[in-house]
Amino acid sequence: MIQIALTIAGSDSGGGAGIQADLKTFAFHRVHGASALTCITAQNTLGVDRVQALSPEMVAAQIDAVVGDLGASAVKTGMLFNREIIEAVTDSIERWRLTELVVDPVMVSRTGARLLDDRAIASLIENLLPLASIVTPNRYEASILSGIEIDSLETMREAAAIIHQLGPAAVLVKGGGLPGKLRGVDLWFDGQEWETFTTKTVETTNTHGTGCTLSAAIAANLALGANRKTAVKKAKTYVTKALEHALAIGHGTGPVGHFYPLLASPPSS
Ligand code: PXL
Repeated sequence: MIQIALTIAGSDSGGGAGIQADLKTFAFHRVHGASALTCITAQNTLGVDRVQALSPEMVAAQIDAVVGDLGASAVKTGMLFNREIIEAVTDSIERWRLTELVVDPVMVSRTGARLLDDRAIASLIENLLPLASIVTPNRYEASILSGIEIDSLETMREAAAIIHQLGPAAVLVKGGGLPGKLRGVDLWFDGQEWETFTTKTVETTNTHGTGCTLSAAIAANLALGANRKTAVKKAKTYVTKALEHALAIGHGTGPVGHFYPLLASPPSS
C-alpha cells in the first residue's frame, strides 16, 4: 500500500528548496506527496526576491482537504513565515491527531532572506515544538531556539538538551557550517540516547535545498515505517547522494540532485 506524506511549507519558484524539494524527495522514496502551501517565494539560485504569505485559513483548509481524504502517515513543516500560520498549523495538527511530525524550524534563507518573522519564533517554541517527533535545527536555528552560541560539539550538546526540554520527542542539531571536522556531524538526542551521525562531506557549492530535503526524507522514511533514528540515518545517506549529484544550474547556488537515480537513465519513449 502506498504511504502518504504531507509537507506544510513554502514554494521555491526555483525548484530547489521548499515544497518542490519536498515533493521530489517524497517521490524518490515512493511515497505519495501531498502539500499545504504556506507562502509563495519569487526565488532562484541567486536568492529570494519576494515573499507572499497565504492566509492562515487557506493553510488550514489545505491540511483539512488532504488529511480528511487521504490521511497522512507522516508530516513535515518547513517555512511557516508568521505567527498566524504557525497557530493554524498547530491547531490542524492537534485536531487531526497527526503524530509523526518533523519540524524543520526554517528561519532565514542562505542569502539572508527572512523566512520566519520574530513574533513567530515564540509561537514556534510554544505551540509547534511540543508536537514534534523530530525537530531539525541547523546551527543557527539551534542557537536561536536554545540561547546558546554553537561553535563545538559540546555547545551543540548543550543546545540539543535545552531544545529537547521544549517538548519535541527528539532533536537533530545539524552541524553543517561548523569548522573543520564537525562540518558533516549531526547530533541526535531523544531524552535518553545521544548519537552523532557523521557523513562524508561533499565538495560542492550547489547545496540549495539541503535542509528541506533532509527533513522531507526523514518524513518519507517515517511514513514508510522506519523508527525515528533509522529514518534520520537513511535520510542523511540520501542527502549525501543528492549532494554528490547536485545540479550546476542557474547563476548562484544550484539545488541538490533530488532525483539523481533518474539522471543516469534517460526516459524511455
Ligand atoms: O531552506 C529553507 C527554505 C525553506 N523553504 C523555502 C525556501 C527556503 C530557502 O530558501 O525558499 C520556500
